[in-house]
Amino acid sequence: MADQSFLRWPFFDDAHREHAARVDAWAEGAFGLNGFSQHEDVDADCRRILHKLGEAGITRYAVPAAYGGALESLDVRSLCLTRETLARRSGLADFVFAMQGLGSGAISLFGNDDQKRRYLPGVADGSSCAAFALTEPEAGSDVAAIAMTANIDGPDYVLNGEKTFISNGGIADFYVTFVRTGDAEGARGLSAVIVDASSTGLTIAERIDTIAPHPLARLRFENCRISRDQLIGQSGSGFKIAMSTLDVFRSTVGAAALGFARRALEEATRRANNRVLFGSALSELAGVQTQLAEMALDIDASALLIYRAGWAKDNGAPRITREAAMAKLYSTEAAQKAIDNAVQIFGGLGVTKGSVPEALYREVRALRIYEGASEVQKLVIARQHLAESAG
Ligand code: COS
Repeated sequence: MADQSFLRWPFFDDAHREHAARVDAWAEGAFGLNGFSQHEDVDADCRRILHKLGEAGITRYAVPAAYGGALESLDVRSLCLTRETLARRSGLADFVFAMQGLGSGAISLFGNDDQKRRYLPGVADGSSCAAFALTEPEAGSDVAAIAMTANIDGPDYVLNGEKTFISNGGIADFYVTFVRTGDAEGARGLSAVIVDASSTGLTIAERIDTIAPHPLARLRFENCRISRDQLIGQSGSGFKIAMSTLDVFRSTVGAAALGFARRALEEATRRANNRVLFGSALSELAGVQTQLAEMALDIDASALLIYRAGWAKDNGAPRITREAAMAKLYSTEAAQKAIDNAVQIFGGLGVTKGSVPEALYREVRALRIYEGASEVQKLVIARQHLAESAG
């Protein structure tokens, strides 16, 4: 059992504590200690997990109550608690839940009533699979460089371009897609549109295989025609929609890393207590104690940053760009270090295919890259700091 004392922190209310316990009990029943096993068919496994998360009511936390969700509005602390709890048991379950939130987040935050009615209930009950299509072959960290176009033709937009590294690519039912709509340069010319997976002209150009496999693809849009009703918010507001959505979900990436780190510490502690070396338990060696201490400290520091960001957003902070960037940056870097320590404590077993430390080692790596690489988070924090100190 992972340390649960953080749930007594003042960032949470009783509903959060009950939610965390419910998700934990569900995840224990669904995965036990075997949720990091190899996946023969990730698409099928993701669909199966999505169905189960829907049945359990967990995906309801990814959308607001008026459209089938659990709480009145997106609650960052609940999103983070869900991700950290699922990530401790199964990287794929965390991924599936996360994508329901990120993929539909722009609709929850900026969509009109009709769009919310059409897309969100399916996300909430797990019958519809969501995706967030922002990255392009030439635009990942630099969002303002997006080149994919959406040109008006009568009542439609005609889309042309490519998106890459799109999670749920190939299994999603719809893609919230960021496109260039206007003549305005850079960030001001972008818009967000919803593209149904069945749209003519949208194809999966390539599936991408990564070290911790999940559905990931390059999408091609060739004269793909969608109704202008699919525009989210105002034309030209796509950059701000993307950034505001990421402000909500970046802390949750930190939370997933935190879940992986907690599991690494549990595994490493068990191993250190049970493994005898030079006549005594590994846990009695000063070097190992230092490693465990660093892991425990980093876990608490990550949790403080994550739930500070969530608490601030849920309590009405107008913008938590700095807090969310700090939470993601610190927690993902710290989790990588903690998992590396766990691998070291396990020795050869830690790099053996199929062991939990080995799976965690692969799972955590992408978190330092997606939704803004660590280097971008530093840029974001520094810019906010400089702007605030100038004002
Ligand atoms: N919330 C609301 N508005 C925001 C914002 C946020 N978090 N961040 C920026 N904006 C606004 C700015 O205030 C500015 O508005 P005005 O034009 O009205 O002044 C506008 O958006 C442009 O901002 P900025 O000049 O900072 O844009 P840049 O192109 O320089 O942004 C960064 C650079 C690095 C911050 C941005 O591109 C980024 O976050 N990149 C990472 C993206 C990412 O996570 N990619 C992974 C893909 S998703 S898996």
